[in-house]
Amino acid sequence: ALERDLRNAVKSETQIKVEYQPLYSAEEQRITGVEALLRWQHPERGWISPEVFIPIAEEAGLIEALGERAMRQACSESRSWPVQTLAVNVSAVELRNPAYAMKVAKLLLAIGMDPRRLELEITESTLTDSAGHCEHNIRALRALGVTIAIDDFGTGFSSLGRLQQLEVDRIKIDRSFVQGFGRSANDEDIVKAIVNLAHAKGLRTTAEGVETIEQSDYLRQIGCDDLQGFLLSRPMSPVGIERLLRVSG
Ligand code: G
Ligand code: G
Ligand code: MN
Ligand code: NA
Repeated sequence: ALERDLRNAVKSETQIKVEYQPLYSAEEQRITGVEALLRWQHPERGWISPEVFIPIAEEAGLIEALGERAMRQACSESRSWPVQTLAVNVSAVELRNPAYAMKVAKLLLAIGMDPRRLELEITESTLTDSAGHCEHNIRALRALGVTIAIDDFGTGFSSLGRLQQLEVDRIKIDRSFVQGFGRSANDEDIVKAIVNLAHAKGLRTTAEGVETIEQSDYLRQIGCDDLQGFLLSRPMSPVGIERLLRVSG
């Protein structure tokens, strides 16, 4: 039933929206980018999390339509915002389509958006699954100037050593590590090691799920580049983010 409702929601103009969560430079606390996050307001059940509906969309063959819609809406809505990057989450299913990079290129051209402004977030498991055309798409997208971030880094199966081989631009450190600070001494060391390894490879780092000043202080101290989390800002509507960018820009 949820699948049928999702099918209708993808066609509807009002049920699916995009919210934006800003990323801040750790050094200056300046907004460097925003991450687009899908939201589904179900007519009877209310708000449904993407953690629920993205897997349904993937299984029901709806993810390409949903992903394209999210990207189109986010790229157009954020066009005039004074940020360096717009980050969009991409499903492994989308990346397996051999035409994915071409689809993105066409969309950027149609909207008139500089590809260097777009960052695609892909999960670590997408990269470790060597199936299909993921690698080809990533190479083609990077050749256009689109940057690639590994989302939720540390939760997948790749070792730190694998960081050396990945052809990406940014590592987003999973929030479970940040939230372990002060509770398990290991997590501070793990995050420090990830930041150092990433920097040695010329990759930027973002810490996710920053909720306390202590976490933010430690992350700045070890040289993590960008911070994202409820301490700094929750995901917001386009109107909310425009207001925030006006007061902080
Ligand atoms: O915003 P929230 O914490 O509810 O997001 C839950 C999960 O849904 C996150 O892992 C996020 O990456 C994913 N997600 C949000 N928007 C999109 C999207 O447009 N496409 C894909 N594939 N995943 C998304
Ligand atoms: O998997 P991905 O990183 O794309 O998930 C992003 C989601 O993480 C967003 O939907 C957002 O709601 C959630 N998120 C962002 N900041 C925080 C935070 O500080 N704490 C927690 N618990 N969740 C967060
Ligand atoms: Mn993400
Ligand atoms: Na993440």
